Amino acid sequence: MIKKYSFGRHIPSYATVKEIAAEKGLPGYFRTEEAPEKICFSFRMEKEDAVFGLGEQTRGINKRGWSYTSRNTDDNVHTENKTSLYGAHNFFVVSGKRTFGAFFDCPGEIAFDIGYTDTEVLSVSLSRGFDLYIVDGGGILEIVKEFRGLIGQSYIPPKWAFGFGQSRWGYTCEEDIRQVAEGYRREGMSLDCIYLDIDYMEGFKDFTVSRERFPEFERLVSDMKSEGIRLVLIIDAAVKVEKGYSVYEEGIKNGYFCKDEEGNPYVVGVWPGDSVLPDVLNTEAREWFGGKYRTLLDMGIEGFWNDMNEPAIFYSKKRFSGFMENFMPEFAEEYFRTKENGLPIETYNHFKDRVKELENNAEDYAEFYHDADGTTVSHAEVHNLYGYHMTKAAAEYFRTYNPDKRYLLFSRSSSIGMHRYGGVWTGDNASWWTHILLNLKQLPSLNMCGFLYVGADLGGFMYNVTEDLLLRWFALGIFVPLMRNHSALGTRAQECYRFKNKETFKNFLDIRYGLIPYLYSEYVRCALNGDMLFKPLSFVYTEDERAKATEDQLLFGESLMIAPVYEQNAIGRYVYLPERMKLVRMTSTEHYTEEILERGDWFIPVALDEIVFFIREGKVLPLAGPGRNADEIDEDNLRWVKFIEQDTVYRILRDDGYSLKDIGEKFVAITVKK
Ligand code: MIG
Repeated sequence: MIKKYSFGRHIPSYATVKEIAAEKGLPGYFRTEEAPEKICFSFRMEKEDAVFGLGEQTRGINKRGWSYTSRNTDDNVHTENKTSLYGAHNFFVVSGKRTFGAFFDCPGEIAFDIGYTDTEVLSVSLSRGFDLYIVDGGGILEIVKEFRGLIGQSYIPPKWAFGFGQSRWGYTCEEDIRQVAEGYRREGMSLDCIYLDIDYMEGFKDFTVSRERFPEFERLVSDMKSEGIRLVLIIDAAVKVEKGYSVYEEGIKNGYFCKDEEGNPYVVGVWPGDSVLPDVLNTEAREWFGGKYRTLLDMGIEGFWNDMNEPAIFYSKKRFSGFMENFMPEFAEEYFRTKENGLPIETYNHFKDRVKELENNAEDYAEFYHDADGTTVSHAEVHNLYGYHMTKAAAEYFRTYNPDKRYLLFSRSSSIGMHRYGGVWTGDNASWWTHILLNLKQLPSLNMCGFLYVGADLGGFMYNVTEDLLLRWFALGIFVPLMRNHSALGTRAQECYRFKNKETFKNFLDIRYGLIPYLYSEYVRCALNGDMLFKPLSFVYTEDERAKATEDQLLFGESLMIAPVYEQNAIGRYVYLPERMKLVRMTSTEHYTEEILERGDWFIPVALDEIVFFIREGKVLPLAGPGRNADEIDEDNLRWVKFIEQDTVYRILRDDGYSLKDIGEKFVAITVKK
């Protein structure tokens, strides 16, 4: 059951799809304290209570013991001291003596203190202008399902989006792209798409292609497609200020950009230099911005990733000018005055702090405004909706462009509601072993909040990768819907064909493609039913204390449990089996061994060239024969890995992989003999 409580009006956030009448009075479970500005809800946690959810966040699956902030942030150092990343996913479930869910439908900032200040107290504080939904009844999975019904069906990408994609910041010309395709082809490694980062554009201008570096872009797109590879393009939130650039000119003419207090377009510095931000909270402006994707769709592009849409601001023009005009002369003067005797460290530190303050400054966010369909609202109040609405702009346009086709679309910044329009990638992680585990932990939390099409930059975005890190990360990534290898400019190149163990990468990719029928079927089933694709063990083995504390294994779909290795030089790892399962050890789709293991703790050796997973009792796994890409895998001769004592039915999705129509009716029941 869901109950809604309203605390003042807010700009429509489009998080939910069901109209529920607001209750009178205050919500149960919480103690509510109302100050004139802030409202604080607190809940006394029992010793055994765990708190799950909050989507894309730092730390554990159980969020207890830290504080988290919903404030979408462009921060490329994802360490444990942080309290927010790129998303605002304001849903959690308290599980223990009393089990209930809470969703704060609020477009602005929220502070979640989950046993940080007081280990026994969970508190949520936020400003007026939000709805609180309390979800009760049943266990965690029922609560999540009920909540997912409230927020609507998750995005379903085209089938090819379950293939593998190679990306890198720094592919700058046609030759770079052809080389990547050639590298994968040469080694017989499957590949569905190559991602183009900001370097394909002309001067970082959205919806342009550099004709100097991509003279025959349309031909490149079609050549690649004939090799079975699609190009996926990045789009940044900020639009370059430039006379004659049609996107800028049209937006200015129609007043489609966010404005300052005086009503002038608010200018920020991002990749293109001076830029303006499309007012995606305004329906007309949003439709206009979405329509701009057409230029690229007309060139044959079928997939996009939306970046810098927190929105990220390197500096606002105003703050930068203030810095240059006020502080710079002061610093310069101080410098020359003290030069002889040595510059005081305070001066340097002051200078450094001032420079740092330019980036993503909270005061800047409060200085520009949206025209939310007639209501002028400060950006700060609706900050967390920006990435969502930028992505909605694109998704809505795709439906107009071709109503019967699914496009690949995912975003860096998001809030709940966006899960209906696209997926997310988890942003600028690092080539750190701890980030394999962070990747794993974020999966179920994101699923709870409706985000099923998710993935992390495999190998890590920041810093230098090593071959073993990439292999171990792939051994998790092959199970994850968005499987993409991506890395930052200036870091060690990490395309699979560059490494020594080419054969292993090829085999891992073959296994991924072998898994696609299962991954795709499970994915769509979860999207249609409001289920989670990745579940923590404790959501299923509810009475098992050990399961509750297991944070490095996940259930994947109805049949599998995964337990990747996430430490360097490990020869394997301990795995907790909450029940009897069958261990499957694969080096390729043809070469694998099976072993039934009883419930309990096992040390499982896992070599660098092995994929290990577990099949639950009574379950089966279909495996397709490899293919160059997702369209070409052999699904007619499925191999079945099974742990059954009697014939079992598996429902597999057999659709065209592109259209939206009646997808729920495209499941075929296959009887698997024991
Ligand atoms: O300021 O486009 O998260 O994936 O490669 C960095 C360059 C901007 C951040 C994205 C990353 C992308 C990078 N972008």
